[in-house]
Amino acid sequence: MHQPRILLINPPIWNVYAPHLAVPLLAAVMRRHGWQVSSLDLSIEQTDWLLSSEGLAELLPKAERRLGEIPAQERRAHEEILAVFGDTVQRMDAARAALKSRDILAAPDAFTEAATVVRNGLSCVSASFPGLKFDLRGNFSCFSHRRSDSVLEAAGSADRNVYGWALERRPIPGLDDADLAVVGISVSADTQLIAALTTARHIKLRRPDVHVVMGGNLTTRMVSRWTEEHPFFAYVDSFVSYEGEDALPALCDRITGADDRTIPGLLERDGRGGLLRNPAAMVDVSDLPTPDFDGLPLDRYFAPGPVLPLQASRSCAWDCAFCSIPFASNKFRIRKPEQVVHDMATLAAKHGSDSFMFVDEIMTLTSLRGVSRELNDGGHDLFWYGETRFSKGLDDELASALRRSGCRRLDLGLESYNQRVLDLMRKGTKVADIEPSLQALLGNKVPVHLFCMTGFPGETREEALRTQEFADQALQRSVEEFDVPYSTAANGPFILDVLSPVGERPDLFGVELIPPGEGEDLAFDLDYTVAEGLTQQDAAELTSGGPGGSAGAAFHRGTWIGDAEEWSFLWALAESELPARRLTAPAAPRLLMDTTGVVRLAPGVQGRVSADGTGLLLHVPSCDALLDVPSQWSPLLDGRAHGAADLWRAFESPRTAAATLARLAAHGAVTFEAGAFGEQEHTPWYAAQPHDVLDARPDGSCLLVSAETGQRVRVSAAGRLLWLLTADGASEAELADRSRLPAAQRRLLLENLAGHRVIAAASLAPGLLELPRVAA
Ligand code: B12
Ligand code: SF4
Repeated sequence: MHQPRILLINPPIWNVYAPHLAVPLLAAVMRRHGWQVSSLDLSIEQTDWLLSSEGLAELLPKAERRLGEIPAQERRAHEEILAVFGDTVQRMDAARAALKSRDILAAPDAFTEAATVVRNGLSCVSASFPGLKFDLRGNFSCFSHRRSDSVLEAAGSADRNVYGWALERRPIPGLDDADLAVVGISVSADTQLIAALTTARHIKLRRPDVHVVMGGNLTTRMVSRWTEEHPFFAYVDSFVSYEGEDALPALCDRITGADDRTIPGLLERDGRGGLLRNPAAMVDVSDLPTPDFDGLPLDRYFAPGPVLPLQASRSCAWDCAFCSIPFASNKFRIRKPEQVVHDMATLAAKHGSDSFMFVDEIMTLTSLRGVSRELNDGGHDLFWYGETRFSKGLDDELASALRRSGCRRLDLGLESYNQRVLDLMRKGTKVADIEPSLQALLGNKVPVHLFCMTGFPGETREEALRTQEFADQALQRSVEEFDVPYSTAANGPFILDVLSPVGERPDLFGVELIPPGEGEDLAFDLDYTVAEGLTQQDAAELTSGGPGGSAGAAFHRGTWIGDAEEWSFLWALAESELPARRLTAPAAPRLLMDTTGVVRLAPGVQGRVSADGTGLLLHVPSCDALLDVPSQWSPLLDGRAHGAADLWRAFESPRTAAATLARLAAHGAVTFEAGAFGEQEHTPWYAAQPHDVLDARPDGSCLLVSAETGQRVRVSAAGRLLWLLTADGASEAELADRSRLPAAQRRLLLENLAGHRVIAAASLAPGLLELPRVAA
């Protein structure tokens, strides 16, 4: 007789750089139990398809249609993305392939180019659905994962819900197989909830006879507050809280009638509108099989891996006041280091991968010592990273063992560099232990990642800034003092998790909770007010990462793949040069244009006239710039060469036309063949692109951020003045007169600004500057 089959699904969106561990672990357990198992990482399957040339080409008409539906104030951003769409469809498959090849680790420019295409692709997917912000780690849409009714509404929508849309086109394979008895859906994060219910509905409509069970970290937290039958039971037959290794085989045995033992952590309907809830039990982690990744598409993740997840321990014995992990993960247990290393060696041999990540909530010193000892004693050539915390024991001896054992990154929950705040957080860390541990790790060439938190209740602005300064300096020292360029840091605001100690006893922390919005029955984080210290708003402001989305560059916003920890780890492992975050634009040419010259769009540049007909959006892939120019330039869209004098006729102001042409040239958006006209003695300078001023300092210096390429340049007060004076063209004589800067300094600044493509020089034949004006 055929053994029954279980299908295990990890729904989107979960980190797409590497698989999640729950499905492979449960697959190994169910195979040991004699079941046939199919594993489906729907997160990577769907994302990889949505971000393919095929998926995007299917989305394009949908995105086009949306232009007519969206409010006027959002149209501009939508048009920007539509201008980038065509190029993205064409280049996406090559970009994805490049990101998945190991060669890319040694090719920083190729990485930046591929990551840029993928980032634009994410904007294209987002633009195709109302309210969607689709990046590789999260998603927001017109549906809310904080409300059950909204989740259910999303589950039934194939038009407005990206996951429903994708499922309609790429249904789950094998659903009609007669031996399919159970589908298990794993939901770790709220980012997966809408897709999870959409998937459950998709399955139930097709196979009402199959038992659908849901588990995972978010499931555990979510069902903990249900007191009566929940509407999700429409598509899910049962839920499992906490660990699944004992519960799932027991449930499957009951479904097939093989056995009727108690199923730990099970939650079911009682048939009368109430619930039946079994207590959870603790799994013996030393009795678990090696996770089984069979069936997962290990070559499709967005990093040249695979980087396989493993656990050396489970849960956490600490009790940090902001954290709900202890709530949702049973008691702390450790897996024997020799078993852990056996898992690594087995998986390395099976999948040809030498890279691992420990997804433990927190690796203790015992695990770090044990795993590194086993790896060193066994002479393995494997590489790994994991997460831990600062403590006295993280010393030179351990750091040296970690490095020798292949550890190429440690994520550290620093949170704060103030003893008072660490104590408020009940972090259990001594500030005095931080610096020695940091030195030990960096001194042994183990890159670090510092998790910082801003705005824990009671924290002052000075304290928050002190932590930021410490983290900034640590990163600088990592490069300069220790020659370790791979360290990173992240500074997030304090999030009030209702299942954390602060959430459970806000009064002890001087906090008042603001109740969730109407109908938000699934809200696990809440807004709050504090008696003293930084407010929630302050924390958000202090951690908002700056000008990623400067005005007029909607398509530049979003995830930068290089921020993923898998990439930092892989670059450290390969000891490779780190890529730039932006494509470097070609050096700005000096423009020499006369009345006989011809202009045409450069190869690859695509354009789109805005819906109101006033502007032309040009996307320049070589530097990923989006230029908004007057619609008079639209004749260029036919791809042919145009006489400069003909183009000029359309403009009322030759000076503005010259400024725009200088800008187009500075981005490599046009090519032109000049006639016989030579360079003028005093070539005028033009602003090469619009910039936003940020971080203006009292000395007049500031950061100029290009709205077209996102590039940032710090300029002195004098540089800023010159840039302002060149807005729509200024000769050297005018600049000398108006800036009053010494000639040598002025020349140096001009060259410097031009080198950064803030300004560009354009020498135009007097004939072009004096073309007849359009009659009034
Ligand atoms: C490792 C980790 C990561 C890694 C993931 C690497 C990878 N490739 O998987 C990285 C660092 C990339 C990451 C990223 C993020 N993470 Co994270 N992450 C974790 C962590 C610590 C462990 C996950 C894990 O693999 N555990 C090991 C597995 C085996 O445990 P498990 O999933 O719980 O599975 C067991 C049971 O739950 C059960 N089970 C699971 N599925 C099923 C299914 C069935 C049918 C059954 C019966 C049982 C069952 O059985 C399993 C075995 O016992 C969790 C905490 C947690 N415990 O889940 C947070 C956690 C999931 N992450 C969280 C967050 C917030 C994030 C980020 C959004 C952070 C950020 N701001 O960027 C991102 C983005 C996540 C995303 N959507 O893509 C939150 C989610 C909270 C939420 N909002 O819902 C969590 C819960 C931590 C927390 N409390 O804050 N994360
Ligand atoms: S923050 Fe880390 S150490 Fe603290 S309780 Fe959560 S998992 Fe444990």
